[in-house]
Amino acid sequence: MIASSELILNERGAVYHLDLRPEEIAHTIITVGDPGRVPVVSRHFDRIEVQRSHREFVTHTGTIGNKRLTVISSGIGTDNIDIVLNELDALVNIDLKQRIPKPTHTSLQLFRLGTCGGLQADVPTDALVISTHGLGLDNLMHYYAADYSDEEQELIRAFISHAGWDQTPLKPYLVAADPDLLKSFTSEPHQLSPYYGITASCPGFYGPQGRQLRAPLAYPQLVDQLSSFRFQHHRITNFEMETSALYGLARLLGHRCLSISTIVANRAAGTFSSDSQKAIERMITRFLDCWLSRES
Ligand code: R1P
Ligand code: URA
Repeated sequence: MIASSELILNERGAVYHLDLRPEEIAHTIITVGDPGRVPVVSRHFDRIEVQRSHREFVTHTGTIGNKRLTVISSGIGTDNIDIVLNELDALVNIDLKQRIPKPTHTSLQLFRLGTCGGLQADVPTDALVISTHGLGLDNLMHYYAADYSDEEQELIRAFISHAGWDQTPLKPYLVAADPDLLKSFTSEPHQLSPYYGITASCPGFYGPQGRQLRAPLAYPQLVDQLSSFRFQHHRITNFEMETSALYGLARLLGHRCLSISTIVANRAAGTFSSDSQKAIERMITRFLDCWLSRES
């Protein structure tokens, strides 16, 4: 039995941070960082049946036609993804009354619709990028007993050697996207975007993404180190702050995940989107069209 200190439920019988009960989520879930993006997504629902909000975690569950889906905000960072993924998993795979894992496993389909910084000159501002892998510059997955494939280990070794990070305290990890979702959304007839690549997830927006305002940086070459990395056909296209943990925890818990982002800040070109809300709306519409046509 899982103790009440480990799996905390509130007075509604809902999981502690998300304030959600099992019947309040769908098995297809869109995660966004910004709580303000939740209604922008759920505007596309035909009907919203559940609306909950606690801290940065805003949730709307509803339907488009006969398809049920949930959109939830994670707030910023992989530490929040730890909460979101563990609590969503508990909602489907733990019997909350008896506080024991359920005998049969339910796999969620998770999609992140985020924003990011672009790292390659040929991937323009406002473009959509699909993450083939999450490169974790954060340390969340080091707290879990996760396994990594030979390809993932080869890629991370190649990156550490390229960046010259063997002698630094940084210990990046790398996790691949769900292969079926990746294949489906990067090829016709459901191709979301021609742009895809490794997404670096950083534990901050300024120093950890090589932005110098007034604080001096320990890794001033970070943007160059990321953008110049090449291994076989792989390169790092973009960075943001959640994908590595989403991919790592989703796989560890038996869920399928694909991360999709709109480039709002193009670090290679030194520009910011002139209308990021319009570009984000395009991502949402495009994703829902592709997802619905794939589901039908
Ligand atoms: C930083 O501005 C935030 O924007 C990106 C980063 O991952 C980070 O969460 O994603 P969202 O727009 O989804 O929050
Ligand atoms: N989100 C990030 O994390 N970085 C950017 O540059 C833009 C959005």
